[in-house]
Amino acid sequence: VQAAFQRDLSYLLELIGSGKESLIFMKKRIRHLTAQWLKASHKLEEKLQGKQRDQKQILIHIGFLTEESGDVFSPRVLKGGPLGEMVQWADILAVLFILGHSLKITVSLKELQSNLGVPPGRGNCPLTVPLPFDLIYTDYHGLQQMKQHMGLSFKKYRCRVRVIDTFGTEPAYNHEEYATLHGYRTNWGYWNLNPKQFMTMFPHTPDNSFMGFVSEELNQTEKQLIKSNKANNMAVVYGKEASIWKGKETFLAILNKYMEIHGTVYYETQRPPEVPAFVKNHGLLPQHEFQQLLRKAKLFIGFGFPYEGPAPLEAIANGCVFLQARFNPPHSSLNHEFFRGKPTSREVSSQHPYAEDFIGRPHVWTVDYNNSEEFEAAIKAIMRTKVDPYLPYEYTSEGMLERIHAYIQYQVAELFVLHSASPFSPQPNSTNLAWPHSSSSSPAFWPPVNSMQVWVSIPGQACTRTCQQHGLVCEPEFFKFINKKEVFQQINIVCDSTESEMNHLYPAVAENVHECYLQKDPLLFSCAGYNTKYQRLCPCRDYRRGQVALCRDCL
Ligand code: U2F
Repeated sequence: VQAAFQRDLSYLLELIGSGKESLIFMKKRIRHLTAQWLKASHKLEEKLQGKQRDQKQILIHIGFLTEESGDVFSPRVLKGGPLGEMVQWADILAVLFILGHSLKITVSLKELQSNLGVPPGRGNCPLTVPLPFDLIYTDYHGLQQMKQHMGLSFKKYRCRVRVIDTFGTEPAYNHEEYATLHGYRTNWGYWNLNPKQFMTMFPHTPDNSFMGFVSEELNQTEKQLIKSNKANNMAVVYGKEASIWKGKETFLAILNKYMEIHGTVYYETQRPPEVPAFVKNHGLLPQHEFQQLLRKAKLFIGFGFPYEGPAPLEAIANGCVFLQARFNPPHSSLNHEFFRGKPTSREVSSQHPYAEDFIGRPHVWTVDYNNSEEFEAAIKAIMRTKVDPYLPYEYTSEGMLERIHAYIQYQVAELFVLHSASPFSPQPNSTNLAWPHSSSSSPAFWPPVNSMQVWVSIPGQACTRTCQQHGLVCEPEFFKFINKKEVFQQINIVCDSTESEMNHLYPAVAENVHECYLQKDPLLFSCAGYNTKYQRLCPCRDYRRGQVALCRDCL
């Protein structure tokens, strides 16, 4: 069946149901963004020029909202608890619906069971009970629930699952045997999925797929209006929970010398003691009122937590400058409680690395807060700078629709198809070790191979970084093409020996001893990871401006 764009969102709102504060928040958000979604859907439809799209049967099971997983989020929606996940799920629902797929949405174990069509306790017979869904979007909680319920058939159908996973899952943690053997211990890993099945909130882990969310968009008139109404000395503090403000008195005192400070901290009856009296606290605001506040403010300032949330993007989209702390040393699962047990070794260099790396100045200032002179100088400089509202394309509604459309149409077939076939024979280029635009790409591969360039990392560098340094992005789908003995030769690397082993850093070379290593298990191909012993072979690809998930010829 062909998918047709669906634009009557009232049907989606009905599907979502009600009862929980979290669902009410999500529905409000969808309702508020309806016009923006519809406009974007028309633009994408035009762009696709009637291209065939298959309609998928999709189950969306939001595991963290089920009572069975504790549902700690819903009761905190109106009390300053995390909203980032709900923002993202609301947008995912909108996208899948608008793209014209057929959706079932579940937020309880009972609904999940009845939709999977496998009776509890006797669900071990995949041949007699075919799964009625082409795709299942869930999270780690939901994954666990599905496995328990489906028994043996889970393994058979797991390639249809997509896991919404904010902070990312690196291949070394995903590979059950490898993780166990090498101490990649976590609360969440070990699923042996294709790492592209994990979908993140920001494009920070190219081994996974970047799902994202959207921010409210402005038209030209609104942008002009915002610029003329900005209060140059108004700052909003990032953090709706009082604990975030704890111990920040020094910064607040410095900031207070120059600007009027506003907060949106939840409180019950009295001002929370963490929030100084000179701060104008509005209490937790409904999302659209929070946006209105950002429109007036000049500065949005982060004190280190929450990590990687939506709010800084919203602030920048509303014409604020975002000032945040650099983390030195970076925070990670090795040294910070929040990340402990998460299936990633990623090193988070600031509160919001996407804002730091993908947006940067003049919109984003990342400074050392331990140096109060640097901090103060930044505030003064920010007050003198003029910035326009800015929203990267990948966080617009059109950008998100386009990206998810591409995943659904092209990514599906590739999952778990780990070929050894070579679609082309790379020509060495001794000056930069790159093969720009190899002509013999095969349309059967997605992303198309003509977007590949191969680079060798310096010792101790991850492929994520190597590709980034060349203005490219690491593409794990391409490892299979370069995991070959001949490739070392072609790029003039001398190998006295070549071994094939299970190691998430391979293919790589220990240059000084001329030892070359190939990857034995394709499930371990990983853009992340480094060791000073190795120079890694890195498959990079180009990307569209403002849409890093897609290569130039990817649509
Ligand atoms: C992140 O979760 P948070 O919910 O703490 O992320 P925020 O960036 O604060 O923003 C979530 C939304 O809250 C809204 C705002 C954002 O879209 O418009 N909001 C609001 O409605 N009213 C207000 O007064 C202030 C903000 C992250 F997203 C999660 O994945 C992480 O688990 C969490 C912890 O790091 O941080």
